[in-house]
Amino acid sequence: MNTSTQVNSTSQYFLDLEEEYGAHNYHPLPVVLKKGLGVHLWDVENKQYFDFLSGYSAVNQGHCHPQIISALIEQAQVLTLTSRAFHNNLLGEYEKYITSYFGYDKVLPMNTGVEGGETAIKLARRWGYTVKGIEENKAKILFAEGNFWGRTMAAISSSTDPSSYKNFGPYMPGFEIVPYNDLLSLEKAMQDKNVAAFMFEPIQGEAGVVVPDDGYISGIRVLCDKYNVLMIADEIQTGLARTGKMLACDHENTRPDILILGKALSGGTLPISAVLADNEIMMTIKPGEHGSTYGGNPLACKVAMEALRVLKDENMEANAMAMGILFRAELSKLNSPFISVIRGRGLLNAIVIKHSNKDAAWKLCIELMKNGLLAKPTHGDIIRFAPPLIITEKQILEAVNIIEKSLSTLA
Ligand code: IF1
Repeated sequence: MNTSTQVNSTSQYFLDLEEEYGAHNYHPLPVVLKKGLGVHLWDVENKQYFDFLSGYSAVNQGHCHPQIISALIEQAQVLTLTSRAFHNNLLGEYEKYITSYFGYDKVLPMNTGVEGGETAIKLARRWGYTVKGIEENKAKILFAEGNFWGRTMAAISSSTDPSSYKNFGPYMPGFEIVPYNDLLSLEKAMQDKNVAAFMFEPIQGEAGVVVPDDGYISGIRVLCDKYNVLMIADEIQTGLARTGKMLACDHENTRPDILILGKALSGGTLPISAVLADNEIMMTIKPGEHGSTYGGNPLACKVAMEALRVLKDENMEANAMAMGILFRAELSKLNSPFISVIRGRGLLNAIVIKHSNKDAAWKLCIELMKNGLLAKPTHGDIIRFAPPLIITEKQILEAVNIIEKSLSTLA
């Protein structure tokens, strides 16, 4: 892909350092950021941008939200880590807060999203053996085609994307793939008595913001009840008000058996993830059978409570819903010949680019960057647009103007 773009000498200095000393496991846009506040980012030349990626939906509350930062600073000066070898005065408070916030008996605190996924799978397998009565080492977990839940060996073992799994084998056994948004295929797979769980994203993020048909999420619930299979919702990207509801499953009033949260659970300050479930599932793991050095650390507990609080206090789900509707409506009004699809829910949206040049989506993102908006393609021709949930109507309209201006360069 020809992605050479002229950058200022200051930026080039930083790009060269990363080129020389960092692993080349990403292909970022040629922009070097130094400051973020609210919906804006600034690069090392003080150019201002709209952030339309939000740290892959980790910055739902806006960059450096003042209340979240204050909680971070205050706790960082008192106690940051005790390990779980001892108790501390924040873990229980946080556990009570987040379990009542989402309506589950218990939470298992972890750090990254993928650790949340691994934890959910361990819980599902353990429940499968000790509660459902699946024969030892025979438990199966179902995943949807196009899923993405991280980069660990288990996560890539469930992937259908070669760029995630190729040349990293051998893979984790006991994982099976079913088509996404297909209840018939899902039901067929669930008839296998060894199936312990179905893990899915309510909207597939990495796959390109793939929104399933109405009734899919509630349909999964019906099938999981019918076949005694755990419903595991990976809401790491779709949760925390991103899609216009606190959880994407709320669009269909559906309660998963295991709920996985991450990303914006810290407001983009540090890795915090959480797995929520009721006692029948959560109590299958006994002391010493799972954990992590930083899981549930007091700093994370304090920050996560504040990150959750501001979501509600500032009614971010309602703003995400309204601004998402406005954004998609304004995009479709452009009637651009270069946009074949506009899709999404709340402020998790994407466009599919239609153009003879296979690099068109990348080139458009370079133009957007030059015009003051940061977004990045996923899977070649799809561009995800996911600004912080505090974005205003005026800012949405400004952003659409930038998109319109940038699209004209594809002609
Ligand atoms: C990368 C994608 C987004 C996730 C869902 C679990 C995780 C993720 C639904 C794991 C992480 C991140 C990972 C990051 C880019 C980004 C991403 F493009 F890779 F897929 F957002 F769409 N479940 N997604 O989206 O959480 O361990 O990263 O905290 O790896 O390039 P994590």
